[in-house]
Amino acid sequence: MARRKIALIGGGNIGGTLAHLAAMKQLGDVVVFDIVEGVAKGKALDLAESAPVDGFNAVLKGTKYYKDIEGADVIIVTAGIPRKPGMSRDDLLETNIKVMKQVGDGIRQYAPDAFVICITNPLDAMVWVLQKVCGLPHAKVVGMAGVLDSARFRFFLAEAMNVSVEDVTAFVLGGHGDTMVPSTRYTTVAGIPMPDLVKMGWISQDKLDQIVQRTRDGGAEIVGLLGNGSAFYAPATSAIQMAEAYLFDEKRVLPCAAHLTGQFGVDDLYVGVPVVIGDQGVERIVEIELTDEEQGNFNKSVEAVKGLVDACKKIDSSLG
Ligand code: A3D
Repeated sequence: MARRKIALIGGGNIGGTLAHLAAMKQLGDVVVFDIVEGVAKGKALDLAESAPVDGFNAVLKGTKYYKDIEGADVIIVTAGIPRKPGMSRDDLLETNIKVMKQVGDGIRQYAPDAFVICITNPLDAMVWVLQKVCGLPHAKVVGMAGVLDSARFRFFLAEAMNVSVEDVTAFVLGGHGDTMVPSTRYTTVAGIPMPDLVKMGWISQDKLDQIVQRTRDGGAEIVGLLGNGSAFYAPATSAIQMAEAYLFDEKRVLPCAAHLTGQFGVDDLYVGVPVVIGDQGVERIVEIELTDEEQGNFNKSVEAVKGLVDACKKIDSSLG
Protein backbone atom coordinates (compact mmCIF):
# COMPACT_ATOMS: atom_id res chain seq x y z
CA MET A 1 0.00 0.00 0.00
CA ALA A 2 1.31 3.44 -0.90
CA ARG A 3 2.24 5.67 1.99
CA ARG A 4 -0.39 8.17 3.09
CA LYS A 5 0.22 11.87 2.62
CA ILE A 6 -0.16 14.41 5.41
CA ALA A 7 -0.12 18.08 4.38
CA LEU A 8 0.45 20.77 6.97
CA ILE A 9 -0.60 24.25 5.88
CA GLY A 10 1.42 26.60 8.05
CA GLY A 11 4.89 25.59 9.16
CA GLY A 12 5.12 27.66 12.32
CA ASN A 13 5.25 26.38 15.90
CA ILE A 14 2.28 24.01 15.62
CA GLY A 15 3.03 23.08 11.99
CA GLY A 16 6.60 22.09 12.84
CA THR A 17 5.47 20.03 15.84
CA LEU A 18 2.80 18.35 13.71
CA ALA A 19 5.43 17.44 11.12
CA HIS A 20 7.62 15.91 13.82
CA LEU A 21 4.78 13.88 15.33
CA ALA A 22 3.42 12.73 11.96
CA ALA A 23 6.89 11.57 10.88
CA MET A 24 7.76 9.86 14.17
CA LYS A 25 4.41 8.06 14.18
CA GLN A 26 4.91 7.16 10.49
CA LEU A 27 1.47 8.44 9.56
CA GLY A 28 2.75 9.00 6.02
CA ASP A 29 4.86 11.34 3.92
CA VAL A 30 4.72 14.89 5.19
CA VAL A 31 4.41 18.12 3.24
CA VAL A 32 5.01 21.36 5.14
CA PHE A 33 3.50 24.32 3.27
CA ASP A 34 4.22 27.90 4.32
CA ILE A 35 4.31 31.24 2.51
CA VAL A 36 7.74 31.64 4.09
CA GLU A 37 9.34 28.98 1.91
CA GLY A 38 12.63 28.83 3.80
CA VAL A 39 10.85 27.97 7.06
CA ALA A 40 8.93 25.15 5.38
CA LYS A 41 11.99 23.77 3.64
CA GLY A 42 14.25 24.25 6.66
CA LYS A 43 11.91 22.43 9.05
CA ALA A 44 11.31 19.60 6.58
CA LEU A 45 15.05 19.12 6.03
CA ASP A 46 15.87 19.34 9.74
CA LEU A 47 13.26 16.65 10.47
CA ALA A 48 14.41 14.48 7.55
CA GLU A 49 17.89 14.58 9.03
CA SER A 50 16.51 13.19 12.30
CA ALA A 51 15.05 10.13 10.49
CA PRO A 52 18.26 8.06 10.48
CA VAL A 53 18.56 8.54 14.24
CA ASP A 54 14.90 7.99 15.08
CA GLY A 55 14.48 5.31 12.43
CA PHE A 56 11.29 6.47 10.74
CA ASN A 57 10.47 6.14 7.06
CA ALA A 58 8.78 9.19 5.69
CA VAL A 59 9.54 11.67 2.94
CA LEU A 60 9.44 15.25 4.26
CA LYS A 61 9.04 18.15 1.89
CA GLY A 62 8.87 21.89 2.48
CA THR A 63 7.08 24.03 -0.10
CA LYS A 64 5.24 27.23 -0.93
CA TYR A 65 3.33 25.64 -3.85
CA TYR A 66 -0.16 24.22 -3.36
CA LYS A 67 0.37 21.62 -6.08
CA ASP A 68 2.65 19.82 -3.63
CA ILE A 69 -0.33 18.98 -1.40
CA GLU A 70 -1.93 17.11 -4.30
CA GLY A 71 -3.72 13.95 -3.18
CA ALA A 72 -3.18 14.57 0.55
CA ASP A 73 -5.16 12.24 2.81
CA VAL A 74 -5.12 14.58 5.80
CA ILE A 75 -4.58 18.33 5.86
CA ILE A 76 -4.00 20.23 9.08
CA VAL A 77 -4.29 24.00 8.82
CA THR A 78 -2.43 26.34 11.16
CA ALA A 79 -1.70 29.13 8.66
CA GLY A 80 -2.49 32.62 9.80
CA ILE A 81 -1.32 35.38 12.02
CA PRO A 82 -1.85 35.79 15.75
CA ARG A 83 -3.33 38.98 17.23
CA LYS A 84 -0.62 41.60 17.65
CA PRO A 85 -0.68 44.58 20.02
CA GLY A 86 -2.99 47.32 18.73
CA MET A 87 -4.85 44.91 16.47
CA SER A 88 -8.61 44.61 16.81
CA ARG A 89 -10.47 41.33 16.58
CA ASP A 90 -11.82 42.46 13.21
CA ASP A 91 -8.29 43.23 11.94
CA LEU A 92 -7.28 39.69 12.85
CA LEU A 93 -10.44 38.29 11.28
CA GLU A 94 -9.82 40.23 8.08
CA THR A 95 -6.30 38.83 7.69
CA ASN A 96 -7.11 35.26 8.64
CA ILE A 97 -10.20 35.21 6.38
CA LYS A 98 -7.85 36.05 3.50
CA VAL A 99 -5.52 33.25 4.58
CA MET A 100 -8.41 30.75 4.85
CA LYS A 101 -9.54 31.75 1.35
CA GLN A 102 -6.09 30.99 -0.10
CA VAL A 103 -5.87 27.73 1.83
CA GLY A 104 -9.45 26.74 0.91
CA ASP A 105 -8.76 27.36 -2.80
CA GLY A 106 -5.60 25.23 -2.60
CA ILE A 107 -7.45 22.37 -0.92
CA ARG A 108 -10.37 22.51 -3.36
CA GLN A 109 -7.99 22.40 -6.30
CA TYR A 110 -5.48 19.80 -5.14
CA ALA A 111 -6.90 17.71 -2.30
CA PRO A 112 -10.69 17.52 -2.51
CA ASP A 113 -10.74 14.07 -0.89
CA ALA A 114 -8.75 15.00 2.20
CA PHE A 115 -9.87 15.07 5.81
CA VAL A 116 -9.22 18.65 6.88
CA ILE A 117 -8.52 19.73 10.44
CA CYS A 118 -8.42 23.48 11.10
CA ILE A 119 -6.56 24.92 14.09
CA THR A 120 -6.23 28.58 13.05
CA ASN A 121 -7.94 31.02 15.44
CA PRO A 122 -10.56 32.24 15.98
CA LEU A 123 -11.18 28.55 15.50
CA ASP A 124 -14.94 28.13 15.22
CA ALA A 125 -15.22 30.98 12.70
CA MET A 126 -12.12 30.05 10.68
CA VAL A 127 -13.20 26.43 10.19
CA TRP A 128 -16.59 27.74 9.01
CA VAL A 129 -14.87 30.00 6.45
CA LEU A 130 -12.46 27.25 5.37
CA GLN A 131 -15.28 24.78 4.67
CA LYS A 132 -17.26 27.42 2.80
CA VAL A 133 -14.30 28.17 0.53
CA CYS A 134 -12.94 24.65 -0.05
CA GLY A 135 -16.43 23.21 -0.54
CA LEU A 136 -15.54 19.79 0.92
CA PRO A 137 -18.38 17.97 2.70
CA HIS A 138 -18.97 19.23 6.23
CA ALA A 139 -18.10 15.77 7.58
CA LYS A 140 -14.60 16.12 6.12
CA VAL A 141 -13.81 19.56 7.59
CA VAL A 142 -13.49 19.89 11.36
CA GLY A 143 -11.90 22.18 13.89
CA MET A 144 -9.50 21.14 16.65
CA ALA A 145 -10.11 22.71 20.04
CA GLY A 146 -12.10 20.32 22.21
CA VAL A 147 -9.44 17.62 22.37
CA LEU A 148 -6.97 20.24 23.60
CA ASP A 149 -9.41 21.90 26.00
CA SER A 150 -10.43 18.57 27.49
CA ALA A 151 -6.79 17.45 27.71
CA ARG A 152 -6.06 20.54 29.77
CA PHE A 153 -9.11 19.85 31.95
CA ARG A 154 -7.99 16.22 32.40
CA PHE A 155 -4.45 17.23 33.31
CA PHE A 156 -5.57 19.78 35.92
CA LEU A 157 -8.03 17.30 37.46
CA ALA A 158 -5.53 14.43 37.53
CA GLU A 159 -2.98 16.69 39.21
CA ALA A 160 -5.51 17.87 41.82
CA MET A 161 -6.71 14.35 42.69
CA ASN A 162 -3.31 12.67 42.32
CA VAL A 163 -4.54 10.10 39.82
CA SER A 164 -3.31 9.15 36.37
CA VAL A 165 -4.29 11.47 33.53
CA GLU A 166 -5.27 8.31 31.66
CA ASP A 167 -8.13 7.60 34.08
CA VAL A 168 -9.69 11.03 33.78
CA THR A 169 -12.14 11.53 30.93
CA ALA A 170 -13.37 15.04 30.39
CA PHE A 171 -16.16 16.65 28.51
CA VAL A 172 -15.96 20.13 27.04
CA LEU A 173 -18.63 21.72 24.86
CA GLY A 174 -19.09 24.97 23.00
CA GLY A 175 -16.81 27.39 21.22
CA HIS A 176 -13.08 27.60 21.83
CA GLY A 177 -12.51 30.55 24.13
CA ASP A 178 -13.71 32.13 27.34
CA THR A 179 -17.22 30.81 26.78
CA MET A 180 -16.34 27.12 26.47
CA VAL A 181 -18.45 24.85 28.65
CA PRO A 182 -16.53 22.19 30.60
CA SER A 183 -19.21 19.79 31.87
CA THR A 184 -18.41 18.37 35.30
CA ARG A 185 -21.42 16.02 35.12
CA TYR A 186 -19.92 14.13 32.19
CA THR A 187 -16.33 14.34 33.45
CA THR A 188 -15.19 11.26 35.34
CA VAL A 189 -12.37 9.42 37.01
CA ALA A 190 -12.65 5.81 35.82
CA GLY A 191 -16.37 6.35 35.23
CA ILE A 192 -17.09 8.12 38.56
CA PRO A 193 -18.66 11.51 37.73
CA MET A 194 -17.12 14.64 39.25
CA PRO A 195 -20.17 15.51 41.43
CA ASP A 196 -19.76 12.08 43.12
CA LEU A 197 -16.03 12.66 43.57
CA VAL A 198 -16.84 15.96 45.30
CA LYS A 199 -19.20 14.06 47.66
CA MET A 200 -16.47 11.46 48.25
CA GLY A 201 -14.09 14.24 49.29
CA TRP A 202 -11.60 13.64 46.44
CA ILE A 203 -11.82 17.26 45.40
CA SER A 204 -13.63 20.27 46.83
CA GLN A 205 -16.30 22.10 44.84
CA ASP A 206 -14.14 25.25 45.11
CA LYS A 207 -11.12 23.53 43.62
CA LEU A 208 -13.28 22.04 40.86
CA ASP A 209 -14.68 25.49 40.03
CA GLN A 210 -11.14 26.90 39.91
CA ILE A 211 -10.09 24.14 37.53
CA VAL A 212 -13.07 24.80 35.26
CA GLN A 213 -11.99 28.44 35.06
CA ARG A 214 -8.32 27.52 34.57
CA THR A 215 -9.38 25.29 31.66
CA ARG A 216 -11.27 28.19 30.05
CA ASP A 217 -8.15 30.34 30.47
CA GLY A 218 -5.76 27.53 29.48
CA GLY A 219 -4.58 29.15 26.25
CA ALA A 220 -3.99 32.53 27.89
CA GLU A 221 -1.99 30.92 30.71
CA ILE A 222 0.52 29.51 28.21
CA VAL A 223 0.61 32.76 26.22
CA GLY A 224 1.45 34.62 29.44
CA LEU A 225 4.25 32.21 30.31
CA LEU A 226 5.82 32.02 26.85
CA GLY A 227 5.77 35.78 26.38
CA ASN A 228 5.92 35.27 22.64
CA GLY A 229 3.55 32.94 20.82
CA SER A 230 1.00 30.45 22.03
CA ALA A 231 0.78 26.77 22.98
CA PHE A 232 1.97 24.32 20.36
CA TYR A 233 2.89 20.92 21.82
CA ALA A 234 -0.54 20.02 23.19
CA PRO A 235 -2.44 21.58 20.24
CA ALA A 236 -0.34 19.55 17.77
CA THR A 237 -0.75 16.32 19.75
CA SER A 238 -4.52 16.87 19.86
CA ALA A 239 -4.81 17.36 16.10
CA ILE A 240 -2.70 14.25 15.48
CA GLN A 241 -5.15 12.22 17.60
CA MET A 242 -7.97 13.39 15.32
CA ALA A 243 -5.91 12.57 12.20
CA GLU A 244 -5.21 9.05 13.51
CA ALA A 245 -8.91 8.51 14.26
CA TYR A 246 -9.61 9.23 10.57
CA LEU A 247 -6.64 7.41 9.03
CA PHE A 248 -7.15 4.23 11.04
CA ASP A 249 -10.98 4.35 11.12
CA GLU A 250 -10.86 4.28 14.90
CA LYS A 251 -14.41 5.55 15.53
CA ARG A 252 -13.02 7.66 18.38
CA VAL A 253 -15.45 9.80 20.33
CA LEU A 254 -13.73 13.16 20.49
CA PRO A 255 -14.87 16.71 21.12
CA CYS A 256 -14.37 18.70 17.92
CA ALA A 257 -15.69 21.83 16.26
CA ALA A 258 -18.27 20.18 13.99
CA HIS A 259 -20.87 21.59 11.65
CA LEU A 260 -24.30 21.51 13.27
CA THR A 261 -27.56 21.36 11.36
CA GLY A 262 -30.11 21.59 14.15
CA GLN A 263 -28.36 19.50 16.81
CA PHE A 264 -28.32 21.23 20.20
CA GLY A 265 -30.62 23.84 18.58
CA VAL A 266 -27.79 25.20 16.38
CA ASP A 267 -27.95 25.61 12.62
CA ASP A 268 -25.08 26.16 10.14
CA LEU A 269 -22.39 26.89 12.68
CA TYR A 270 -19.27 25.03 13.74
CA VAL A 271 -19.32 24.52 17.50
CA GLY A 272 -17.49 22.14 19.82
CA VAL A 273 -19.50 18.96 20.44
CA PRO A 274 -18.61 15.30 20.89
CA VAL A 275 -18.41 13.47 17.56
CA VAL A 276 -17.42 10.04 16.27
CA ILE A 277 -14.44 10.20 13.89
CA GLY A 278 -13.76 7.32 11.53
CA ASP A 279 -12.77 6.90 7.89
CA GLN A 280 -15.84 8.86 6.76
CA GLY A 281 -14.71 11.86 8.79
CA VAL A 282 -17.30 13.07 11.27
CA GLU A 283 -19.58 10.04 11.23
CA ARG A 284 -21.93 10.99 14.04
CA ILE A 285 -22.65 13.93 16.29
CA VAL A 286 -23.25 12.85 19.86
CA GLU A 287 -26.27 14.82 20.99
CA ILE A 288 -26.58 14.57 24.74
CA GLU A 289 -29.21 16.03 26.98
CA LEU A 290 -28.07 19.16 28.79
CA THR A 291 -29.37 20.57 32.05
CA ASP A 292 -30.96 24.03 31.82
CA GLU A 293 -27.76 25.56 33.21
CA GLU A 294 -25.55 23.70 30.75
CA GLN A 295 -27.82 24.59 27.83
CA GLY A 296 -27.77 28.24 28.96
CA ASN A 297 -23.96 28.30 29.05
CA PHE A 298 -23.80 26.45 25.73
CA ASN A 299 -26.18 28.98 24.15
CA LYS A 300 -23.94 31.85 25.34
CA SER A 301 -20.98 30.14 23.74
CA VAL A 302 -22.90 29.61 20.50
CA GLU A 303 -23.85 33.31 20.48
CA ALA A 304 -20.16 34.23 20.67
CA VAL A 305 -19.38 31.95 17.71
CA LYS A 306 -22.35 33.35 15.77
CA GLY A 307 -21.06 36.88 16.41
CA LEU A 308 -17.71 35.97 14.88
CA VAL A 309 -19.25 34.27 11.85
CA ASP A 310 -21.54 37.27 11.28
CA ALA A 311 -18.46 39.52 11.47
CA CYS A 312 -16.77 37.32 8.82
CA LYS A 313 -19.81 37.64 6.53
CA LYS A 314 -19.73 41.42 6.99
CA ILE A 315 -16.01 41.64 6.24
CA ASP A 316 -16.29 39.44 3.16
CA SER A 317 -19.69 39.51 1.47
CA SER A 318 -18.81 36.48 -0.69
CA LEU A 319 -19.12 34.36 2.47
CA GLY A 320 -22.74 35.40 3.11
P1 A3D B 1 2.85 30.47 14.06
O1 A3D B 1 4.05 29.85 14.68
O2 A3D B 1 2.77 31.95 13.88
O3 A3D B 1 2.64 29.77 12.63
C1 A3D B 1 1.75 30.24 11.66
C2 A3D B 1 2.40 30.04 10.30
O4 A3D B 1 1.46 30.38 9.28
C3 A3D B 1 3.64 30.91 10.08
O5 A3D B 1 4.77 30.10 9.79
C4 A3D B 1 3.25 31.78 8.87
O6 A3D B 1 4.33 32.04 7.98
C5 A3D B 1 2.20 30.91 8.21
N1 A3D B 1 1.32 31.65 7.32
C6 A3D B 1 0.83 32.91 7.46
N2 A3D B 1 0.05 33.21 6.40
C7 A3D B 1 0.04 32.12 5.60
C8 A3D B 1 -0.58 31.82 4.36
N3 A3D B 1 -1.34 32.73 3.73
N4 A3D B 1 -0.37 30.60 3.80
C9 A3D B 1 0.41 29.69 4.43
N5 A3D B 1 1.04 29.92 5.60
C10 A3D B 1 0.85 31.13 6.17
O7 A3D B 1 1.53 30.07 14.87
P2 A3D B 1 1.23 28.71 15.64
O8 A3D B 1 1.70 27.57 14.81
O9 A3D B 1 1.68 28.83 17.04
O10 A3D B 1 -0.36 28.77 15.67
C11 A3D B 1 -1.09 28.63 14.47
C12 A3D B 1 -2.55 28.99 14.68
O11 A3D B 1 -3.15 28.08 15.60
C13 A3D B 1 -2.81 30.39 15.25
O12 A3D B 1 -3.93 30.96 14.58
C14 A3D B 1 -3.14 30.12 16.70
O13 A3D B 1 -3.94 31.14 17.26
C15 A3D B 1 -3.90 28.83 16.56
N6 A3D B 1 -4.03 28.02 17.78
C16 A3D B 1 -5.22 27.41 17.99
C17 A3D B 1 -5.40 26.62 19.10
C18 A3D B 1 -6.72 25.96 19.32
O14 A3D B 1 -6.89 25.23 20.27
C19 A3D B 1 -7.80 26.18 18.37
C20 A3D B 1 -4.35 26.43 20.01
C21 A3D B 1 -3.14 27.05 19.76
C22 A3D B 1 -2.99 27.84 18.63
